[in-house]
Amino acid sequence: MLYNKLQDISEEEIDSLLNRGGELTEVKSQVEPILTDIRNRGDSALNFYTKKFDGAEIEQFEISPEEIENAFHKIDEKLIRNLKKAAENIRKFHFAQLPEKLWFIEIEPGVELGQKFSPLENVGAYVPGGRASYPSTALMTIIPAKVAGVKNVIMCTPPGADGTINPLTLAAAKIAGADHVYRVGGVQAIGAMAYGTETIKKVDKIVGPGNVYVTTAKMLVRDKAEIDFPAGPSEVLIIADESADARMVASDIVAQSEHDPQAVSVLITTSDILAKEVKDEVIRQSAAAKRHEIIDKSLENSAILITDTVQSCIEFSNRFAPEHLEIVVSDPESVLEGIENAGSIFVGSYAPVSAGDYASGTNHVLPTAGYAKIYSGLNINHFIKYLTIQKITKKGLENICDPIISIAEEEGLYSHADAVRLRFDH
Ligand code: HSO
Ligand code: ZN
Repeated sequence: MLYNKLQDISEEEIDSLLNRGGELTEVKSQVEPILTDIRNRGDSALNFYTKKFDGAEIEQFEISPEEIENAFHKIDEKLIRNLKKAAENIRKFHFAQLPEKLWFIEIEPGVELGQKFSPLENVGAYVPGGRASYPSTALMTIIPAKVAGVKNVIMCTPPGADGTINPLTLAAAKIAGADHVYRVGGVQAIGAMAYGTETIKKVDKIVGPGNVYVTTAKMLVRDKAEIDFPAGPSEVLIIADESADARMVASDIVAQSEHDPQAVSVLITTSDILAKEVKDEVIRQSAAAKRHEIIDKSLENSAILITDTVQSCIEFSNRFAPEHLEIVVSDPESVLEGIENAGSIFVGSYAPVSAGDYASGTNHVLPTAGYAKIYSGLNINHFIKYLTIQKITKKGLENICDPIISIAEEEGLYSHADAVRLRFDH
């Protein structure tokens, strides 16, 4: 773990912290042929790659309602209650994001302009399996789509070698309101959702996280299906001052690190004492952690940086554009005001990233690798589109006829100008 004053770290070290997620182009040549094969051969290609990558022989890709129902019987009742509680908070927060269904303003007399929104019709949610089998991701991807009013929300998730899916993921899909669930993962799932196969209907948009192969596949199918954004190995950046509790800060670094050997955690602080305490705590907590092997690898990508001012913490954070940002300082509001790039922000000692990962209600599908500079985390807007409307009276058109006619004629589009003129000729 890098441990130093920000001003003393080398250009290379800065570069490796800021330029994350460079592997996407490296796997493109492996991903492309699989997509082409899915496009050409549909279900039989799906069978082939599911056997090859997941080791599973699948007779029926769609998981039946009975199988989903049975999943509930395999799960502890308390766990179901907790899943429902998390779902309720996610639903509430995303419901609050819904814009006004229809609105108008009068731009000038007789010219009324407005917008209405309408949901996408078909959305595919990708929920990773394997090491990162996250029922919580089923909630985070499906619930916002359903709240937005998407009619057909399908979920794809990879099967184990015996063809089964984690029952909790199935229960989460049902609680979230998925319309169809398929046991298919990886590049093949992305291809199936983007192009459609005999059993999987083509969708308009694919959302959800995945490994580099899945993310690369999402980037490559964009001519056929819109996607949310690239979401790679998870990250946290913590801005803290001497008021922060070192044990709590360290616990969030360790939690972040257990995701993936490539996960990245950064503490940037104005306090030498906190920096030292967090470093010692991270060592202590990671040694005792169940996934310490993953954590140890991930900590190699991580850093504790010391600065002289909170302002330089803010500037570094904006350059880093973290997926998750924790603000643990005595005056969080002033830091919050300076933050421009971050996927999801957690304010105060009692807002760990874990809260947003599972149950507070915010979404955990967030842009990583600096993409928070240009993308927002998953939200209602990913599932709707806006239609503009204009209602213009004769008087209203008269009010804007000069700019229309003169600009149209200047562009050489005389018929555009005539279409307006004609309405006043009689
Ligand atoms: N931190 C991950 C989401 C997650 N954490 C799922 C636990 N389960 C990316 O935001
Ligand atoms: Zn997490």
